[in-house]
Amino acid sequence: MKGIMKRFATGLTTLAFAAALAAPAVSDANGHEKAPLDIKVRVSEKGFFDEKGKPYGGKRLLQVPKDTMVNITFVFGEDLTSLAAGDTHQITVRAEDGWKQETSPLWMMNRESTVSFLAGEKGRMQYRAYCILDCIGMEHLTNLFIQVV
Ligand SMILES: [Cu+2]
Repeated sequence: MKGIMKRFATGLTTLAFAAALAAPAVSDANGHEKAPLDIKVRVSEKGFFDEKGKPYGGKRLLQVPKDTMVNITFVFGEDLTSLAAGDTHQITVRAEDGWKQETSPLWMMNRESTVSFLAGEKGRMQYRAYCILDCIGMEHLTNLFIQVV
């Protein structure tokens, strides 16, 4: 009986170890785990804005720390009173080397879509986000720069 209990306990330890290995985590060079960074960016005919309504642009970049998992959620931010309220945006995040990821189309019925990447992966130090649709305000949706620091 004792032998069986011991074997059972060993089995549990192995399971716990396997679960720990399977847990997703991003570690830096020193083995420290970094928490993922969640950022929300509002998209409207006027451009890209942070959650407080401050615009991003050529002088205001989005900075993300290297080796961090970055989740950028693009949020449909058109005013109901605007002509663009019935419009659709779709955002691509693109790195210098051609790597890119697209959101799903953002509109009234699908207001949020998230793009995720590991900042600095494969030497990518800068990304640019822009709308790929022929939308109202497209000239203001060309220049969200994401810089890895
Ligand atoms: Cu657009």
